[in-house]
Amino acid sequence: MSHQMWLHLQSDESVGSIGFKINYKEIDKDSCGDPGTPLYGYKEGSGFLNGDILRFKCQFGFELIGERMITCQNNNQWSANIPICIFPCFSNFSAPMGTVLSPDYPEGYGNNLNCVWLIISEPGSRIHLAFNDFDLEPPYDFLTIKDGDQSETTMLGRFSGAEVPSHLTSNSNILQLEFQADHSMSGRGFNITYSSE
Ligand SMILES: [Ca+2]
Repeated sequence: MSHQMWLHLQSDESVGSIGFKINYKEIDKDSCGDPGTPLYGYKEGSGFLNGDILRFKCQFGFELIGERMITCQNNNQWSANIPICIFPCFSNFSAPMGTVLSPDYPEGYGNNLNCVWLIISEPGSRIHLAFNDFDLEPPYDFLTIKDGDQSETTMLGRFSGAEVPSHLTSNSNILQLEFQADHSMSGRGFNITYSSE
């Protein structure tokens, strides 16, 4: 371990490729360096030296995935990567009216989502959906709306893009909203209000 590091790139006489990109930063001796802070979370502790411990928490409503606590080891490596904070997107709604928002609406919902929201109203009643705003990356991110419970489901629609869908009313007292987003690009998301009648 020294204050110098050499990177030597050698190439032969034919065929190139994309190459590489490396980030570097200077860290103190016997330090693991600042590992950063999870998006939608925060860290407790400010020491990055051998033996120092950092703890992580997520903002209200978010779930922490990974290690809650990491230690700067003697080899100047953190004992684990920092955790990530994700918006839990599985909920059941039973109130007679309410709002369903895509994660982090309207800032963009992010990637790799598979959310399911279930709206259940009184038996014999129907559920009305009003789309106040809608913007999903077409065709890779989409919202599927299904009528009925799992034993008997009818698809009412599948929506993507930036066109705001028109109002929808269920035939049963259960509506299922399934939202899928792929690994890249995000729209603004959606804002839907529901009411039962
Ligand atoms: Ca996407």
